[in-house]
Amino acid sequence: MTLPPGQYPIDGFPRFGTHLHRPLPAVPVDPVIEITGAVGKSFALPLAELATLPRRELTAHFHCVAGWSATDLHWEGVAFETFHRMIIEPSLQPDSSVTHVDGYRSFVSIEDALAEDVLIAERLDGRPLDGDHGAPARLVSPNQYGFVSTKHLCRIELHTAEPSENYHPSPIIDLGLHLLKPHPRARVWEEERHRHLPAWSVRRVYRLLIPVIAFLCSRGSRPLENHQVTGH
Ligand SMILES: Nc1nc2c(c(=O)[nH]1)N[C@H]1C(S)=C(S)[C@@H](COP(=O)(O)O)O[C@H]1N2
Ligand SMILES: [Mo]
Repeated sequence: MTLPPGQYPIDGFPRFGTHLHRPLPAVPVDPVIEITGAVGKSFALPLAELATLPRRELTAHFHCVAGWSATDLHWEGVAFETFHRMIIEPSLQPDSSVTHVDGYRSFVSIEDALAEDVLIAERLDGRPLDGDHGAPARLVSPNQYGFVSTKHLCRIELHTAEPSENYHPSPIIDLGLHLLKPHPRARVWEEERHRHLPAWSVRRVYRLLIPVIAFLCSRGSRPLENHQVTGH
């Protein structure tokens, strides 16, 4: 199996991210995706309406910037391109760049977001997405590092220019944040891990951190009962 540079395959698919030990966010009874920003008027699309759009299935590997790759995941949902064309575009002031959120945010250029393999996914490996992997719906962009694939997608914010970021009042922390800024395109085959740091400089450190992060994330994971087949 050929993986992008600096990636190695793992068994399974860990819950992984900045949520660490935080418990899974509750799924609202009637979940929506809010569309805001460079639209005439913000609006909320009930997630149930995704089911009425043309469906897209995709089998792909998933690459985290820390270096692990989960292989052959089967996603089902709606292509972001379809969603954009049928839902966003009709209500748009022209010319935008996209995305994000849930206390977690990532920015994606419209060019990358409209790639044919970018999905708003609701199902993984034949089942509805579980909380660990972003219920009720998440973005999936297999050719970009995992941080672009926002889980628990609840808002898409459209911009007409790259959003600027806030600065931290402490110069040391600010420098750290600056160095660790994700790459704006984050393409895995180009190894675009960070905007300012060369990819080789982070590979080894990240690899050491993976078990720690995976362990912390698993502590906020879905309760064991959900995995068990009860039988008595
Ligand atoms: N809402 C949210 N989405 C997120 C994250 C997160 O912490 N919160 N982590 C990102 C990162 S860094 C990765 S690698 C993938 C991990 O997806 P998984 O937890 O389904 O394996 O989700 C991405 N999307
Ligand atoms: Mo990641």
